[in-house]
Amino acid sequence: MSKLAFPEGFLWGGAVAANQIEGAWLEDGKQPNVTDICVGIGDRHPGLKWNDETNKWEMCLDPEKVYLSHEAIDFYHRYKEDLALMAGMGFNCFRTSIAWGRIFPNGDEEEPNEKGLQFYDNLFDEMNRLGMTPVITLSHYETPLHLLTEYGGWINPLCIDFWRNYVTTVFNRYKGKVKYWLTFNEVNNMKRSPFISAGALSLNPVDKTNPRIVTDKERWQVYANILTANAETVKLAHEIDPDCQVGCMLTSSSVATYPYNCDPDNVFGAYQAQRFANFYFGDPFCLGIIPGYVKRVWKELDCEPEFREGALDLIKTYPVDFFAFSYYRSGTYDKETANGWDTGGLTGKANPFLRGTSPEPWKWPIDPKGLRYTLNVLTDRYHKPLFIVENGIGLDENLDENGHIHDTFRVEYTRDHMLEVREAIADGCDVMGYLYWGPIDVVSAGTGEMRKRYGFVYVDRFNDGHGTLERVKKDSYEWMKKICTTNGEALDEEETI
Ligand code: BGP
Repeated sequence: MSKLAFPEGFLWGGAVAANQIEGAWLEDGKQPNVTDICVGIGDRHPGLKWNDETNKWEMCLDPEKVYLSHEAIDFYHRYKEDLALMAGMGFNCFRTSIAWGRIFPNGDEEEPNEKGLQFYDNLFDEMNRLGMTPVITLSHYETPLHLLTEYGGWINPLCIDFWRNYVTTVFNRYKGKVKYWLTFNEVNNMKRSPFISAGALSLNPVDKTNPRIVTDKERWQVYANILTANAETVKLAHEIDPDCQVGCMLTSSSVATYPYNCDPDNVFGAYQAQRFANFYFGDPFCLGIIPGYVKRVWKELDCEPEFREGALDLIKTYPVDFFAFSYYRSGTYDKETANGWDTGGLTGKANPFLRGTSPEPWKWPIDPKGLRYTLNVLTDRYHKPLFIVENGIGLDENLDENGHIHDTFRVEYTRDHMLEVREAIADGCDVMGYLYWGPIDVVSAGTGEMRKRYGFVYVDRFNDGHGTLERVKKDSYEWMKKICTTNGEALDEEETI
């Protein structure tokens, strides 16, 4: 039997996002984006209020809240130190995003902000110098706020034009420096969180106290506009830099939605959940088609969106080069408790066959085999290279009396997932790489807190905003280094840390 192994050139590294690490939220010309006015995606009260005189939404931050992302971990000023720590683990790849608002502060300017462009020039140069291939997300919950308050964000097709200007600018500027581009981070979450995930805001709100609500019609218009923009991005990237590749980025924990039992209603329900949480974006991105089950919803809800002339052809002609995704956990579908396709069909019913969850208070189910399942399903469906650009575990951790963090739990979680990736490669999946989410502690996307720590490197900052920002290597740092520098061979060693 041949030995299981990772292919030569496999990409090992970590992933972060500008809004969760950079801080400097109003520095060098940057203006606020959607994340800047929320404490995480789950924040029920984004910092906006409706002005009856102007008939517009206005920014209005809550003085009671701590917006940790405004300073985050100060990567904007410390990126050299942080990148050196990442390269020290043997990473040959590093993923971050460009904050759109550093390049076009309001989103609708014609000319870019040179200071923002220069920052990412320096950043990408440093990454390449350290031997880490940049994987760059074009939009990771960072749509400029002005585009939402002025135009309704992605509900408005004009956003496609603003986006075109932005991506053309960065493709021309970073040509030769960035080989892998990702378009819209986890945009398939837009049903649950249209404000942050999709950059959408209703300018004719049904509820003037709640900027998170968009109508079905508006939601599906966002879908049409994003599909169009995605295809344009692939076209432009290939025209400007034929050596670069473009991937979509979808949260694919939802692919591993299992029927709670073999009741055919649950089996089909789980399949529908996979479709409406994942494939409804994956199919047009990878196959260039709008699925029939989506058109059925349009008919039933009377909310068919408008596509610009030629957009459907564009979508057909310009599928992505690879499928990038995040995977953290699996879910179950049970018709008795299902809460509808709007939330991906997850029921919240615990899977009794899993060995556990992440610790309180997050309690995400731990299911490494779900990652192998996901890789296989995506391969059979799309036959494209797959790129795991997020996987990891958030834990509440503090330095012990000797200033250490012994994070065996993280090592076990990561090792078990990597082993399943290796199995999937043996199954025939074409896997480009494995990027661990949050290799250095970052502000959480979901809850906007520092307490949920993913890093191999600890950052001294806390939920109330205090902290020295000092960086400390956790025990897992040396373990990860062994994995990356042996192309995964160290996974077979008994002693992990
Ligand atoms: C994904 C996002 C990341 C990220 C991660 C972990 O949804 O793309 O931005 O933070 O999940 O989620 P959380 O930070 O909520 O633990």
